[in-house]
Amino acid sequence: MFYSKEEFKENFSMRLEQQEQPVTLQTAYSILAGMVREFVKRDWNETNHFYQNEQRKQLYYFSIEFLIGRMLGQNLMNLTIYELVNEGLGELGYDLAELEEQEPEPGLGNGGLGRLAACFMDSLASLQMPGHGCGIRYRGGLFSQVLKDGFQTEHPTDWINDSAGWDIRREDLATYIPFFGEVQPEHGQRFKASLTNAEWVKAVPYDMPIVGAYGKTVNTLRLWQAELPEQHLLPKADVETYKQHVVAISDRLYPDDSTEEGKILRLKQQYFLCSASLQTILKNRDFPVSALPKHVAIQINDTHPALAIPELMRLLLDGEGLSWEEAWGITTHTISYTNHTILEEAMEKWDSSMLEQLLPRIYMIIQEIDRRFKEKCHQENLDSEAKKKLSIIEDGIVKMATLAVVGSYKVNGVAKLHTEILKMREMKELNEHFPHKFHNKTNGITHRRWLMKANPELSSLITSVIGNEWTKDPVKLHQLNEFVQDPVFLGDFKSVKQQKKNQLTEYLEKNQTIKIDPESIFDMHIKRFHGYKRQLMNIFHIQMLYNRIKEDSAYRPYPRTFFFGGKAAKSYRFAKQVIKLINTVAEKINNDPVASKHLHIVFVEDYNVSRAEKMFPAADISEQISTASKEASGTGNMKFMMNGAITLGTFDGANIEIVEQIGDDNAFIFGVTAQQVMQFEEEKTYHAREIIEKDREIGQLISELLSGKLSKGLENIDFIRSQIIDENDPYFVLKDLQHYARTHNRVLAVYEDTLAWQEMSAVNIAQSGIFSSDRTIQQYSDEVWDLEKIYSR
Ligand code: B1N
Repeated sequence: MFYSKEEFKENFSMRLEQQEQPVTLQTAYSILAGMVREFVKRDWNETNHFYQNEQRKQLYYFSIEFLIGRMLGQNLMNLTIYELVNEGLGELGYDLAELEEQEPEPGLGNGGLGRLAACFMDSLASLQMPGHGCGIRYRGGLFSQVLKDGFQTEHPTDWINDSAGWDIRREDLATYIPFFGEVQPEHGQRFKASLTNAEWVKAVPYDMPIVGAYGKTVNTLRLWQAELPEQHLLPKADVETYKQHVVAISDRLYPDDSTEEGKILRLKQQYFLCSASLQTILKNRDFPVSALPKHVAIQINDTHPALAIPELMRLLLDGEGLSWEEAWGITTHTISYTNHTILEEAMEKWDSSMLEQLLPRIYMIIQEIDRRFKEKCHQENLDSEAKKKLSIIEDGIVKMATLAVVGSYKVNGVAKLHTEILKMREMKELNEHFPHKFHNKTNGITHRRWLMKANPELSSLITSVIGNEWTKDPVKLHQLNEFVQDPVFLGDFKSVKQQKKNQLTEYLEKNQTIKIDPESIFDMHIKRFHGYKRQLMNIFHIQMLYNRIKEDSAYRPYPRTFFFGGKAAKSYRFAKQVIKLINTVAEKINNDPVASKHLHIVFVEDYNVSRAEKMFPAADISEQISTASKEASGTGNMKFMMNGAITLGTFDGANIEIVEQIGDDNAFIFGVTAQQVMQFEEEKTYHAREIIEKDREIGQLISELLSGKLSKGLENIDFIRSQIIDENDPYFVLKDLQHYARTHNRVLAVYEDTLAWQEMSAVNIAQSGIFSSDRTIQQYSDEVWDLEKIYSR
C-alpha cells in the first residue's frame, strides 16, 4: 500500500533490495506491477462483496476478443497515482515510461471489435457499473508482424509466458465443457435430454481486475483457459492426442478480422467460451433461475458467442428441468446482440453437419428454435424470399446472425448508418417481424486511454483552459469552443501537436531506424488491411502525386509524411500484396532525391495498441476512406478526432456522426455515398474499365501497375490485378480516386493557413466528447441492460 510518494519509494526500494539477481528493467517492471496488483486487491474484493450483498444486476459482455493493451500505465492512471509513482521512480533513478515498455502486450484481439470490448470494460468500471467481460485466455495473441523485403511475415507471440501476469487463476471456479457425444432424449412431455459419451474439456478461469477511474470500482475480466480434465473424465486411449485437441482450444487467437473462419476449432472456441461462462453464472447465483433476466444481462459481441442462446436453453432445459416456454422466455429476456458488420464474408455460417457432430444437443435445440420460429412466420403470409431470410437453418447451413436476432431481446448496430442498413436491407424481414428489437448504439472509445493516457500534454493544456471536469464528463470538452479562435490557445495547441510529432519521430527513428521530418504533415492510415478500407486507394494516390512531381517541375507540394500501420490476415493474399505494394512504392519515393522532399512513406511495423497510443496524438490527418456502407462504425476515426487530427474520409460509419458534430467545414469528405454504392451493386452499373480508359492519370497508373513498372521487385501483383480488372474493382477505388486527390488538395490549402487549421483541429477536440465510450455504455445501460451505479461507497 502506498498513499504518499515517500511510502511508495520506501516500499519499492525494499522490494528492490530483496532481489537476489541483479535488477533489470524487466524486474523493476515486475516489482511495480506486483505492487499495483496488491494495491488493487482491496477494492476488487470490496466491489465483489458489494455486488453480492446488494444483489445488483450484473452485465456479462461475451466476446471472443478483448484487445486490452498494456495495463500498468492505465491502472496507475485510473488509480490516480500515476504522477506520484512517476516522481517517486524518478527520484530512485527509474523512468516509468521505460518500465511501461517492459510489459508484454496482450494482443487478445484483431482490431476494432476487440478494442471496443476493452474500451467498454474501462467505461463500465469507471461509471461504477457492474459489468464484466467473459473471454478466452489465448496463450498466443495476434501474431507480431515483421516486414521482410516489404512483405508481411507473421510470428507467434506468447504474452502469457512473458507476462508478469495481471490475472489470477481461479481453480475453484473451474468447470467442464462437453463436446461430441450422443443425445439421450427423456421421453416425457418436456424437451429434456442428456448427453452420453461426451468428450470433456476443463475450463479454468483467470480473472483480471478492471480498475475504474478513481479506483473505487474494480470489475472482472474473466478469461477461460482450456485444460485436460481429471482422470475420470479422460478417454481410455490416446490421452496424448486428446490433450493436443484440448489445449488447442485456447492456444491462439484466430487472426481474421471481418472474415469468417468456418473451422471446427473456431466453433470449439466459441462453444467453450459460452458454456463455461454460462455454467458459472448459473452455478453461483443466489436467486431462482426464473429471475435470471432481473439479475443478469448478457451482451453478445457479434455472433461469435451466439451459441450462448442454445447453450443457455440447454442448461435451463436439461439442467434446471424447465419447460421449453419457460426456458425460452428467460433466454430471450437475458441475451442481447450487437452486430458489427454487414460484409457478406464476415457473416458466420456453420455447416449443419459439423455443428451436429461437435455439439449434437446444441444442434437439436437450434433446430427446435428454427422450427418454432418458422411456424410463427408461417402465419404471416410471407413470400418465399422473406421466408428464406427468416430461417435459421437453410440448405444445411446454420445462419448465426438470424439465430442471434431471434434469441435476443435487443439487437443493435454500431453507428447510425450501419443500423439503418441493417434495418432497411440486411435484416429487413427480421426488423419487420420484431419491430422493437433493433436500435442503434454508436461506438465510443475510452478518453482515459486515448486522450488522458496517450496525450498527457494535450490533456494538461485542455485542463489549463477549461478545468478538469471534462475528465469525468467528456462532453464538457464543449467548453473549448470558447477558445477555438483564441490565438494564444491555438499557439499552445500547435506546440503540443508538434511535441507529439517530435516524440513519435524519435520513437520511430530509434525503433525502426527511419528518418522522418517532424515538420511535415503527418497523414495517417492505421487499421487492419482490408479491401474495403482502401489502403490501395491511398497508395495509388501517392503514386499519382509522384508522377505529377516527375512530370511537372512547377508542382512542388508541401512536405507530407504518409504513415501506414496495420496487419493483414495471414491468408488474405490481396491485403498482403497491398502491404508489399506500399513498401515498394515507399522505397522508390523515399530514395528519390526530388520526390522525397515532398512525399515520404512510413510503414509502421507491427501496429498494435501500444504503437497506436503513440501515433494518434501525433496525427494531423486521419484517413477514414472506406467504401461507403462497408465500415460499420470505425473507432480509430474517434481516437484521431479526440487528439485533434482532421478527418479526410468518406460518408461511412461513424464518420457521418463526426461530421454531424463538427459541421462540413471541419472535415474533408469525398466519394460516392452508401446509397450510390448500394445502387451500383444492385444495378451493376459501375465499370472500372471505363475509368481506366477515360482518365489519363488513372490509365497511366494502372498500366504502370500491370507492367511491373510501378516499381522493381514487385513482380507478383496477381491479386491486386484481378481485383481491379477481373472483379471490376468491388471497393470502388478507381471511382473515388480523383475525388480523393482533389480533396487532398483542399487539405493542403487549408493546412497552409495555420490559424484556420488549428481552429478546425480544436473544434474537433471540443466536439469529441460524445464519442467517449462512457456515453455509449450509459446508453446501453439505460436502454438495454438496466444497470445501477454504485453511488454510496
Ligand atoms: O467492429 C468495430 C467497428 O468499428 C468496425 O467498423 C468493424 O469493422 C469491426 C470477424 C470482426 N466487424 N466485424 C469484425 C472481427 C473479428 C472476426 O473474426 C469479424 N470486426 C468488426 C467495432 O464495432
